[in-house]
Amino acid sequence: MPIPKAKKLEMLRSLLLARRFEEALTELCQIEGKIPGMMILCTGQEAVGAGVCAALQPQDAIISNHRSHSHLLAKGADPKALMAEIFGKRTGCNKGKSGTLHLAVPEVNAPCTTTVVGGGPPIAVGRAFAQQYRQEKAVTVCFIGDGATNEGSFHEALNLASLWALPVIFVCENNLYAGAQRFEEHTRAPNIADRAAGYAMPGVVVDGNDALAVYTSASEARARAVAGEGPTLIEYKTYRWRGHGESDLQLYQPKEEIAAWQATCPIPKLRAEMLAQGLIGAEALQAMESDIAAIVQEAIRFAEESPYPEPHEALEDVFA
Ligand SMILES: Cc1ncc(C[n+]2csc(CCOP(=O)(O)OP(=O)(O)O)c2C)c(N)n1
Repeated sequence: MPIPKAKKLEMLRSLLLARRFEEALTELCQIEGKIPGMMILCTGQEAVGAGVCAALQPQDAIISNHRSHSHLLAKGADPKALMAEIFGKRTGCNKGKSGTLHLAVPEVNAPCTTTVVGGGPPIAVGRAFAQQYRQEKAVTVCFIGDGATNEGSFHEALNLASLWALPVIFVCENNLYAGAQRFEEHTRAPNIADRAAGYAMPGVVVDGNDALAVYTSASEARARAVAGEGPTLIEYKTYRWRGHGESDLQLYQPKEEIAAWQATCPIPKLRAEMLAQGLIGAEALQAMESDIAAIVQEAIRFAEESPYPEPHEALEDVFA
């Protein structure tokens, strides 16, 4: 099925927003004391979040992981509330209690970001069970890295999802590294998607730097899931340009390898295709880029001017 122009524009916008948002974070992190805690970015991998979320409906849920910015932005999270949260401010989407690593944006059906590697799949299965039980026409997407697929929880979750034909899409962003460990050092199978066969569900390998291919594959998986045909495991081959976190010197990533993957950047690929097909003009593209730069600038201003929470607020919104 041809991809509607509106969807292509949505993906281009998501890609540009995630990239600009994280470029700003890269700069901000280098200023002592500006942002507390660890900073984990998905620069280079944005086509996965952009393409998958463009294939979803508002009622669909996403469960994200430590590399969450592009997922949340593409699902519609407010950049101001996200930026303020990353700064640890009270106006953040989690009142400054999450920081960058545990972002939750329930209003766009992104109820949980877990940094427990492999923690997402069982949560996604629970969410999908609820969707099935309530007979909702909705799916849950679980974003995980390649390293997470070696956790026992991943395998238990795939088994149960398959057994109960749950509406889950397991999205593995294979960015070639889990921390400083290269893919071949932690997994013998050439493709993560091959593991789907063990759970009698489709396993698909897709170019994760091609937003349109990401969109198409996620749309197919969603259609299966809402038709009651159960889960799909999609492996998106991609690459993280930056270190595991911003303090990582990337000594284990060959410079030529980084350069080769940067040459397959998802943004110029989609941009060139849309320009060539006349789906966007040079002026409209320029306007989109300026608009996004202004949105990110405004998000930073908002975050910087917002107050930190008071110490007593640490005891609010807790269950015990
Ligand atoms: C259960 C658990 N073990 C170890 C860690 C430390 N840790 C955080 S991220 C990470 C690497 C995860 O790699 P992968 O799943 O491939 O995701 P990526 O970072 O590449 O996006 C590790 C080992 C953790 N957070 N949770």
